Amino acid sequence: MANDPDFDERLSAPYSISTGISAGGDDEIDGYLESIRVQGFCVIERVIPEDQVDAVRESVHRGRELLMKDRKAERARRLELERSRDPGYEPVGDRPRPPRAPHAELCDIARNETFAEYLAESRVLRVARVALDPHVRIMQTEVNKSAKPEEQPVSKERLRWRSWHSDWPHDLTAYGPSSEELWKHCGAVSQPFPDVCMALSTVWYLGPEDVTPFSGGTWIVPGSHKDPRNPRGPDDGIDQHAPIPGEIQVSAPAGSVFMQDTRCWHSRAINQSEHDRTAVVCRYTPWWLSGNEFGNLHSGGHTLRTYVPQDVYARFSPELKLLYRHLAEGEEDLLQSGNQHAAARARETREKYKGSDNGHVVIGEMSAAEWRENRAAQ
Ligand SMILES: O=C(O)CCC(=O)C(=O)O
Ligand SMILES: [Fe+2]
Repeated sequence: MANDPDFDERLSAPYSISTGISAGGDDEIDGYLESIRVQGFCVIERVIPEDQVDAVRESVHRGRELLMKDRKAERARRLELERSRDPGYEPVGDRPRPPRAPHAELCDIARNETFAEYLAESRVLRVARVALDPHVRIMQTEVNKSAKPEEQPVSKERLRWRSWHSDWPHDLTAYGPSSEELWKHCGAVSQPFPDVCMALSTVWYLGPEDVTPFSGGTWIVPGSHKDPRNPRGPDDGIDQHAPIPGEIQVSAPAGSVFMQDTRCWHSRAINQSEHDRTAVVCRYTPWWLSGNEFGNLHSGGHTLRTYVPQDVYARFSPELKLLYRHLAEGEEDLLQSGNQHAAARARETREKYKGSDNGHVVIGEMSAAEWRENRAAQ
């Protein structure tokens, strides 16, 4: 790698050093939030401690094998269901179409409990809660996001390949609808996207190597979350597969998490190393985003909804339970328990301001930052 004249060693410098985000406490969290607001993304280093990464990666590989068997059995059950309605039924292409509950598919997390607990790691959760809403939940869990090593040698042409997109709910073409099969779309916010961070996509890099531009570090265009165009926009004149000025690649130690506003333009990268870059992708969303796990379709499975079985859910930590309660078998998600306290407080403080003529209220005078400071001082 060091002998490759095209490889810039500076790009593998640790994220926190190259960004100046200090480690520890509120300043670290503020650094990530500012990075998400301005650049559209941040990297939280070593969410999975160095000495745990190998065990977590191996558990994810085992979980994937179990899930492949689950998917096969689910498809057989789906066929059986169709044939109980129409004995002569023959599957065509992706048909039969995905079932509704109670014939939903198993959520990937159900086979990945060792990994699962890290989803509620305190830094990740704090960033998600401030950026989105105190009530966050995970709308999509994909444990199969590896970057396989390329056949060697990798041509210069191949290194210029990109696959630019933004993620659900800002993915304009997922998962391959056509005029014949319009239903194969998981739903997307219409362009131009409102200037709101509606969801955070996370890529969990599980090694074995640190992630660098050489070993499949995700491509990203900083600031693209604010651009009204989109690489998949039908009228935007952008080649999804060509480099874009300003693009950079993520570098991070194994066990780190790349978090991005789902509007951000990003792409998978060519992995020039000899090792498979194991990764998991999850989306954190606020309670108000459509709860149909992944719009209409779940990536890969084409299912309407997935579920977490009762016995698995019972083993989750309290924080993790809050992230998956909406998918848990036999559970009902109680929305906004945090804001219920705020609402009760609002009612109880009404008396405090009674009698004011409100003459001090000048609309537009207070910034959100001042409002936060004001609240903290109360
Ligand atoms: O694998 C990566 O680096 C990015 C994956 C990605 O963009 C996605 O799953 O939507
Ligand atoms: Fe993506």
